[in-house]
Amino acid sequence: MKRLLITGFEPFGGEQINPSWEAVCRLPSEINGYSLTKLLLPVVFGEAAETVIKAAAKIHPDVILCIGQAGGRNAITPELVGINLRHADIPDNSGYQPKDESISMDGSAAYFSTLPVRRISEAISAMGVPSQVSYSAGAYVCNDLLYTLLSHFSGSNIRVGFIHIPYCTDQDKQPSMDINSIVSGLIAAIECID
Ligand code: PCA
Repeated sequence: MKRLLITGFEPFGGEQINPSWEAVCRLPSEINGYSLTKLLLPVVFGEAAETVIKAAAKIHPDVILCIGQAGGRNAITPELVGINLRHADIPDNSGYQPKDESISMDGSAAYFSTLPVRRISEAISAMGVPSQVSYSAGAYVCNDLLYTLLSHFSGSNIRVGFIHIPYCTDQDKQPSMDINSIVSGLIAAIECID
């Protein structure tokens, strides 16, 4: 069986929950011939990616798919690109708040996702769940994670992708999406990865 390492984040920014981890927890343990390993990540620059890289060394996944909350978005948005930038409007969960720093001094400016982002977005939409390709994962911890993983696994057989999801309805923020729709969208995404 193929292996998928799927991650969600702990809460941050004063929220009680992070819908990314809530949704990941609700996924079945097998989808589309992939066995899923679920991993909770800290909202901490650098540490999130290190946690995934360590887990990947044990699990040897075929695919790494990371999920994060993007408050303010009203659709499920697979990210096309990670950029070599750290900039935070609020401190991460360790208190670190970088301002216009590079992630990697000698790294590429950006890396494209190695998952079929357009196809994933279309598959989610086809389930009746709003979805759009996103051309920026921001400059906070989610982008840091995506960029670092794409850089680390570049040239390997391990494919890497990131999907941002809206607030879920339990968070009392707008716009929001109910957790069952988020879960359906993520299943549709995984179903279209070969
Ligand atoms: N969203 C943040 C970090 C953790 C999360 O769920 C982001 O978009 O960077």
